[in-house]
Amino acid sequence: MKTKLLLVGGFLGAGKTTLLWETARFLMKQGKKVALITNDQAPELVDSALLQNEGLEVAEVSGSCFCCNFPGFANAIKELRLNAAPDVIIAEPVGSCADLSATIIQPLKKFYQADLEVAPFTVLADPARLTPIMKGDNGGLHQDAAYIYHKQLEEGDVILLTKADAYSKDGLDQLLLKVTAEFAGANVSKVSAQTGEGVEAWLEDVLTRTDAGKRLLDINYDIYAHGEAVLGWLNGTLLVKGVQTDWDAFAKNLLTALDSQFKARHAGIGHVKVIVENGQQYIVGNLAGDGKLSLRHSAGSSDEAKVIINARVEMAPEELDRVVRSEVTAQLGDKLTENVLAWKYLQPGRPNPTHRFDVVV
Ligand SMILES: Nc1nc2c(ncn2[C@@H]2O[C@H](COP(=O)(O)OP(=O)(O)OP(=O)(O)O)[C@@H](O)[C@H]2O)c(=O)[nH]1
Ligand SMILES: [Mg+2]
Repeated sequence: MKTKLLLVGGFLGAGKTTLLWETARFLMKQGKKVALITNDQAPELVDSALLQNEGLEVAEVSGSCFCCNFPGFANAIKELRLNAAPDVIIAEPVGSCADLSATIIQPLKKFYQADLEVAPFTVLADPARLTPIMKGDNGGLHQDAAYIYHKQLEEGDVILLTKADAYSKDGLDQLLLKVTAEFAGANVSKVSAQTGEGVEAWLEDVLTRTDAGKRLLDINYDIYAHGEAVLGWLNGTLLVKGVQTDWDAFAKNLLTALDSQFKARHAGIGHVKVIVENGQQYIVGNLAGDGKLSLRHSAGSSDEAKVIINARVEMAPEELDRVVRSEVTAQLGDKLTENVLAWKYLQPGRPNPTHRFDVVV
């Protein structure tokens, strides 16, 4: 039996993981088996921890993006098919990745047609970032990172404006018209993972169509590489101990303090995520590009918790490391102790895809 493969891209913080979780829930309610694949330049992912906490089958491709490690991605698909026999696999590429039609969708169609049915490529866009970008501004990003944002939209078979619950209907409808006119050929609509608006209609569309990857980008890899390289990347995991610590306050204070530090340095925020896991309970916190802080769930209070931090911010990775370390130390104070389980900071390297097709399969 063929597995449906649904690739959902879009810039850092666009709402990919949240929508994928809602999608998985929706499909599982219909009796479908669903598995997910997450992706990052380094291991220790908030997204994987979050989805696993929700009881989903998750494979992770880390250390490289899907396009630069196509065998790793193909292997993750193979393992999931063997172990979980899913009807649908949903994959989330790294939010700073582009050119996925040429480097992922076409090779999948060519080499895995016996196993997979690839759905139209969906690209998500958060109206808060998209609105200034549509006006020719950089949406708080370096111009080369904004170039990636634009290229991502250019290759979507489907473009979804996310977080519809958070914006006015009129404003969104105007934005939708603009995006539809500029990215002709893409189906553009709006969704909210929070309220479920638009999710069923989008799924109905992408799970029944098979015209995946209709467009190939004309993309300048020098600008693309620089747009990724301006983002410092940090993934860290800590075991934090302290008597009856309020973990929700810990997560909130850490993200608030980080936001002030990044603002003071005029460093554009890609996305900063923190998950604090305390046994069966967890809190997840996100710092968006516009500095908006969101906290979901609760980790309650206890003597020990695992803390995973993923930060993508426009600053040198060494400086990002210094800032995050010093704010973690400040939050620990003299009442908490830490044990560093993993800590990695890096500047993404030049994208060097395993495959790059110059014709649509
Ligand atoms: N109001 C609202 N917020 C949302 C919605 N979907 C996602 N968010 C918020 O947007 C932020 C980013 O969401 P994620 O799903 O982590 O975004 P992502 O695209 O997976 O981010 P990266 O993996 O870092 O690229 C979080 O604070 C979410 O709570 C939505 O439908 N409505
Ligand atoms: Mg994500």
